[in-house]
Amino acid sequence: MANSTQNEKLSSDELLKEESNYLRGTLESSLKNDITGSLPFEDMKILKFHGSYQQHDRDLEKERRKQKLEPLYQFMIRVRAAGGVATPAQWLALDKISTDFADGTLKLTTRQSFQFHGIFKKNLKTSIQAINASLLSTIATCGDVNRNVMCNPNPFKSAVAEEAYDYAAQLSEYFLPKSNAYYEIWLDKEKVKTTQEEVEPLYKKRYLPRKFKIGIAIPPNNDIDIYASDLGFTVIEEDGKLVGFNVSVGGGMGATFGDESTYPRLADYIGFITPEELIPVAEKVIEIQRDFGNRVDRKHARIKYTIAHRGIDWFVDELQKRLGYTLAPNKPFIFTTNGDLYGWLKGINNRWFYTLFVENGRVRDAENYTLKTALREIAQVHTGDFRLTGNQNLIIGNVKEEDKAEIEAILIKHGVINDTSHTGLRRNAIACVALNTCGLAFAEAERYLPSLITKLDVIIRKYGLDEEAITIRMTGCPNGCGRSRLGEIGFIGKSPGRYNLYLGASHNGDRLNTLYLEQLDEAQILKELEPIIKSYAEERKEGETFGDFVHRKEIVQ
Ligand code: SRM
Ligand code: SF4
Repeated sequence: MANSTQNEKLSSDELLKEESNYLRGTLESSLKNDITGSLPFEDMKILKFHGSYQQHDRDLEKERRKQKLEPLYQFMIRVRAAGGVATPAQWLALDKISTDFADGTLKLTTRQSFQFHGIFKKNLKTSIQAINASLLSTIATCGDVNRNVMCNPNPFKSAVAEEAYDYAAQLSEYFLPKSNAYYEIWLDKEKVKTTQEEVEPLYKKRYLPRKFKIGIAIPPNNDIDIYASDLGFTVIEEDGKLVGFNVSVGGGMGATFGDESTYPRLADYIGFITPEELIPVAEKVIEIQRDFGNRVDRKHARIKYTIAHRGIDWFVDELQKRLGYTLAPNKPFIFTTNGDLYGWLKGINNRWFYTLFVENGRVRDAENYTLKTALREIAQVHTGDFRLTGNQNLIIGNVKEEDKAEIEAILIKHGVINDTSHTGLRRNAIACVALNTCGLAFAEAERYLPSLITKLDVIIRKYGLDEEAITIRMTGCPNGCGRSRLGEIGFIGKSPGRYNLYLGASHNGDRLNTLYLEQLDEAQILKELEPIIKSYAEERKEGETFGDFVHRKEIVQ
């Protein structure tokens, strides 16, 4: 697979971006068309750069077809919050938007963003305006640009974490598209005429070949799964000070079933940089991907393929050439886990942080578990902040000692305080959205994994592994939004009710899992996993993780 050359035909998306007049397309007028709930194809694509996807309710697909109705078109909106931080006022605004315009829920994503689902076209602009009024934005949360920058979500765990969060916010801001289109279309700002160089000095007319993701990890916690990022910065700390970052490039999770030229890839570490070099290095990496990424075939357009095809040595040479200096060697660091630490934790600023388990990141009210109401009540009294984790959980952050009891009482009153009877398996689960909104899902994920875990828990408890932190991840297709290939147990939906089972990722996210069996239904999943879980309980070495065990026992190679 070659990268794009001038002689090859550019993908249709490239022409579409180029002709969009810096992300305007005909969005403004097609939003006003009330004959259909959908947008024209071109605008649907451009809309992504503004932070929204056109979807339809897949549960109603057949019924509406029978009734000769168009699909129930609706929109997903993704909200950017660098490092996943929101104030209580912002939480309240998002809560209200979800009630007034969306399906009543909020989704906390695997990249520390918020998502709304089920917004009708007529409410799209009002919703985006309301998000902006809360001083959050949706710009560039999707599309071929740099996305929300991830960062370990607990900045007061140590002084370096606070600094790392500031860098994440700077990167997030610096790489925003510069086009005025977003402000004109959604916020009714004045239309400005500018030259190309003024409009997008970095991205130019065609933006990037594909999405681009940056993350900052703070060892020993790899909760942002840095090996899955296009560009990663691993904090290097010496004597309690942030002295710089090891840079990693070329991570990505997506693949297409039946196409072996597509695959998940873990990022490579390429050298150490000081904090002053952070933005220049990130910019040069993005420029290289802009100039060399495949613009002919979108399936091979991520930086992981640019690097895989040209070689990591070529990439480092090109980067050093553009920087005008040589990167220093990587510095030592250790990741121990990619999971979250639940419950109360005291920060160095003497404030408290409560990491709350939010199953698959879905904030909603259910019988005896009124999570949405609980968080609204907390936001009404809370003086700190809310922090999303890369594992779809939520940290109620910066709580004063004197407010701790009140927050805890609200969590208890609504039945959402962390359930200590949850197994380590459930506490370490991730599922992507999948059905009913994701147009790419072959099978359920978020709506199914909790009940599968209830059945797996019977086996886990039978062999005394209740507390064992085993990462389990499910996605409804191989795109990997729930980073299923980084689960010690991973499931990827193949067709309704059937999953490929993968085993053996490392517990700290630096090794992918391996395909074990294909197309399993629930009964087969339980039957196949029980003997492996039993032997893990009986034969594991002291401290051996599930992922390492299945490798030692050669259950997977
Ligand atoms: Fe994702 C596409 C949801 C994190 C790889 N992702 C989608 C879409 C927009 C489906 C679509 O294109 O029509 C999904 C919307 C579903 C819905 O109804 O909401 C979707 N992705 C998600 C979220 C919400 C999953 C979740 O349950 O939390 C995550 C939102 C993150 C955010 O806030 O920005 C999400 N997606 C990821 C991750 C995880 C990560 O980045 O750490 C990955 C794997 C890493 C990577 O990018 O390689 C990921 N999403 C993809 C891909 C495959 C991209 C590829 O180049 O291989 C697609 C499909 C595509 O882009 O064509 C995709
Ligand atoms: Fe949709 Fe597939 Fe992503 Fe799940 S992994 S949200 S099914 S694109």
